[in-house]
Amino acid sequence: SKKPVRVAVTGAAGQIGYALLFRIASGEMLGKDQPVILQLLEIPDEKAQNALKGVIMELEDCAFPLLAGIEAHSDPMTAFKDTDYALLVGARPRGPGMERADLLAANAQIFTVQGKALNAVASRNVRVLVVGNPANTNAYIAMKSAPDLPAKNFTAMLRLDHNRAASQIAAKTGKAVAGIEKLAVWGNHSPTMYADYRFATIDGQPVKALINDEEWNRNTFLPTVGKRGAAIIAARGLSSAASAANAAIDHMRDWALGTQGKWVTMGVPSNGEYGIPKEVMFGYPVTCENGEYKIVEGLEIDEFSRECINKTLNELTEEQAGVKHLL
Ligand code: NAX
Repeated sequence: SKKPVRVAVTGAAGQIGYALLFRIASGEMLGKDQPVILQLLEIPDEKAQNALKGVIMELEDCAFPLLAGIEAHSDPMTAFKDTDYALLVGARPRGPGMERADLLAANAQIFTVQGKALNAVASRNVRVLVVGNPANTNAYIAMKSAPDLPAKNFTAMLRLDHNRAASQIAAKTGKAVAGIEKLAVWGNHSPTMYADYRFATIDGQPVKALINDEEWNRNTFLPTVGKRGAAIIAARGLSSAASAANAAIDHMRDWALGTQGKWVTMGVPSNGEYGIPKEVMFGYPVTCENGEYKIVEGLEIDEFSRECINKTLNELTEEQAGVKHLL
């Protein structure tokens, strides 16, 4: 049988953590033949550490055959030791009266510390997914704080936006979501992201021709996907958790086990693809094979798409410029 791999999860006692850990431990992320050791990080606060203890008791009580070990940590320097996969979920939420700049600064502090810790103690091949918001900028900060690790191993989660877009398209066309291929979401995980079905097919038929309604694309589809997070908060009184955890599982599973040629969306550091400046953590269509992602290249970018891409890029460049002095 396979040797266990180490999976670090931060914010492990939070709501996404609660929807995520049991699925990782059951083998849904890395495969039903891959044992895992969970290295769970929470803030030192007594309430958070107690909640983490409770989550660990429940994990134990599942008696998952693939769960080879569970550790509780309050320090990233021990939590990330030798870790092969790191899911950075914990972040500082925006509090009452907090300005955007304060939020960026608070998170810059967290992700600088965590990036440095990964740099110091993680597996040299660690694969990092940042879920905590602002996800792209937090991933950028972690990457910049870990100069000894491959920059390409730092990624941000846009998979929830991708899955949301897919489900809207399935509903509009009356077809099953499983039939969708070649969907892309460009840019920032924020309402500025650009969900793009120009290349998509569903059961082999072009989605654009099936829908054939540019007005719907611009005035219904894009705002619905962009504001879905807010709609869930309004309905549930809490932000998306199970769907966010599911997207994190999808992202890591596809990265580790491959997509068999299928496109998925990942936020990854640009190498200049599609005119995005180098190192910007940007949502791109990718395929995955042998544990590596590859950006889908050579797609035509029409005028409307260029406008959308520039808008989300500008937001990201501003966010990243806003934290440069902190790195
Ligand atoms: P919760 O507030 O339920 O849980 C967050 C947990 O992280 C808390 O238990 C907290 O103690 C812990 N934490 C905070 N700072 C930490 C640190 N420095 N080290 C370790 N743990 C720390 O939030 P939850 O609903 O789980 O959401 C987590 C993050 O995901 C938020 O930043 C949220 O905005 C973000 N999201 C990102 C999404 C995406 O698509 N990229 C979608 C869902 C979600 O909104």
